[in-house]
Parts: sequence; structure tokens; C-alpha cells
Amino acid sequence: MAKSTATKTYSKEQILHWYREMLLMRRFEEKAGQLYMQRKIRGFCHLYIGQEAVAMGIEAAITKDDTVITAYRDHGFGLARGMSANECMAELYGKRTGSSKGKGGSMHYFSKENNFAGGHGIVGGQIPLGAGIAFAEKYNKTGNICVCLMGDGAVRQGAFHEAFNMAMTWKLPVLYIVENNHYAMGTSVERTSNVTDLYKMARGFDMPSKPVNGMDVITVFEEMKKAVKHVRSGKGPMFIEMKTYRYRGHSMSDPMKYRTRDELNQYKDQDPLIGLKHYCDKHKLADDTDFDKLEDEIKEIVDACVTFAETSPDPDPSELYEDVYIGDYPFVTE
Ligand SMILES: Cc1ncc(C[n+]2csc(CCOP(=O)(O)OP(=O)(O)O)c2C)c(N)n1
Ligand SMILES: [Mg+2]
Repeated sequence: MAKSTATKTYSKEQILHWYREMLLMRRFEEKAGQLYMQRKIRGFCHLYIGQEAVAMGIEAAITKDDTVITAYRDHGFGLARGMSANECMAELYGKRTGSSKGKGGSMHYFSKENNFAGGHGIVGGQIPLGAGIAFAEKYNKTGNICVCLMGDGAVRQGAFHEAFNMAMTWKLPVLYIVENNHYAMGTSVERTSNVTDLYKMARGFDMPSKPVNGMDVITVFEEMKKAVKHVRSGKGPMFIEMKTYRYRGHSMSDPMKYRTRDELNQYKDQDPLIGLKHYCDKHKLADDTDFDKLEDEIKEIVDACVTFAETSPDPDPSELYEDVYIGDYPFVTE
């Protein structure tokens, strides 16, 4: 069971909201996984199942005007930011009604209206982009910050070091977060470097950093509140290591020979959804009736988004050369 380090008791409304959002991510992706096996969804598909508390806790600690940018494991963040299940499922199907008009697929969710800057397939490619977005926020004096996520594989990229150096030198309002789910494809963190406590990697830049239990949404929320306050105050970036775990394989075809069932079960015992149920039990906030109601509600949303995706039109071939290059940088305000 996830141990919460919560400093206060949260309301029923708050806890059930977090539970609902994480349940949507979970059930949406379970369905996406099934549809992929049925070959209704093609291409890449990286599931976020197990890591939901990270997206939810961060979303709860920032504002809608802040920008989030992440890697290709982006379904959880897309939904957390406020993208609809319909546009997300349609994107997986490659339909015109998808968030990227069916031309991005699983790895390339984007939503300008929800300040979600993707969805990036090049490992570590979003790290300098995060610095760039933060630079624009600072330059335009918006008071907004950029939350830039990466996987544990991305911290080994040169772009990580260059962007961290620049972000710290210019005191950019960027909150860097590594989702340490222990593996980059089938390669464990231990096999790629002597530095396995990833938060320590910020020390070479004098960037403040710390590890956080990413399996517990309340802990993520409380730690993010503090980190967001620091970054928004103009003191420069921070680096947080979220200790988390993905239950499924790296992508859809992964025999998972690099880990044991015991290891997987150890993390499933800390499941963020079960953790919140225990929290509700302990504080007598909600019971099975409340959770069953949410299950029904989410099932309806997920069923409806599949119907929406299946009945949506394919992109027209004439759209092939549209949206290839955006000359107008969307995050710069005049
Ligand atoms: C520059 C680059 N090199 C290699 C790849 C192939 N690749 C795709 S995912 C991945 C692993 C990344 O793992 P991590 O950063 O830990 O993210 P996670 O999948 O765990 O979310 C690799 C090596 C890529 N997409 N881009
Ligand atoms: Mg990883």
C-alpha cells in the first residue's frame, strides 16, 4: 500500500476528483491496449499505467496557464491537462478528429488550448524545448512556468546537460521532472550510469533537486506545490526525481525479460488508485458506492470515445502537407 506523507486531510471532493482523473487514465489506456491487440490501433503505443499519480499530482499543483511538455508516454498528461477522451482516442486511431488531426498518433498528443506542448518521440528532445518555453515565459513576463518531464533514459542524453546548464544560468522558470520508472526500454538505470539517484544529477549545475515518491498522488501534489512556488518566484529551475514504475511493457511488444514478477508486484502493492481508496477508508471519506459510481461514469466515457473514434473520418489525403511547419510560435505572446 502506498504510504502517504500527507500533511493535512483532504476533502472528499478533492480526493474523489483525483481518483476519477487517474481512473480515467487507467481505463482509457487499458482499452487502448486491448484495441491495439485487436489491430484497431497501429503504430507506437506506450502505456502510462502505474505512473498516473505523477501526472495527476503535477496537474493539481500548477495552473492551466502553465505549460506541460513531456516525452512519448503522453496519454496520462494529455488527459490530466484537460484533453477530451474523444480527441485522445481518435488520435490513436489516426482519425481526423484526433488532437493532432490523426497525424501524430500515440506519441504526439498536443493541445494548444490546454497548454500541452506534446508528446515527443526523440528521447530527451523535449528538454531543451522546455527551456525554450520557459525562456519565452520569462521574456514575456507572464508569471507562468513550464513543467518539462523526461524518462530516466533521457537524463543520459547530451541535451539534458546543455539545457540544464542554460536553464540554470538564465534562471528560467522551468520545473524539470524525471519519471524514474527504472527502465529505458529493457535497460535498467543501474546499467547506464554510476549515478542511480537521478536527482543528484542536478548538483553539477547547482540546481536544487530532490526525490519524491511518485506512486502517491498526495505526496506528489504537496512536493510539487513547493517546487512550483520556488520556480515561479524567479529563483530558477528545480529538478525532481519521481520514483515511479510502469506496470506494462515499454511498448506493446515487450516480453519483459529484464524484470521479475516479484519486482512488478512490489510496485503494484503501492498502486496510486488503491492508495487513495485506503486514504478514503482511513478518513471515512468515501465507500464502495462512491467508487462504483465513478467506475460506471468512466466506463461510459471510455466506451463513448471508442465509438467516437471508430465513427470519425480518416484525414483527407489533401491534408498531408498541412500542419507540417508552424511559423507562428504558439507560446509567444506579443
Ligand atoms: C534519441 C533517441 N534515441 C533512442 C530512441 C529509442 N528509444 C525510444 S524509447 C527509449 C527508452 C527511453 O526510456 P525512458 O527515457 O526511461 O522513458 P520511458 O519509456 O521509461 O517512459 C529509447 C531508447 C529514441 N526514440 N530517441
Ligand atoms: Mg524509463
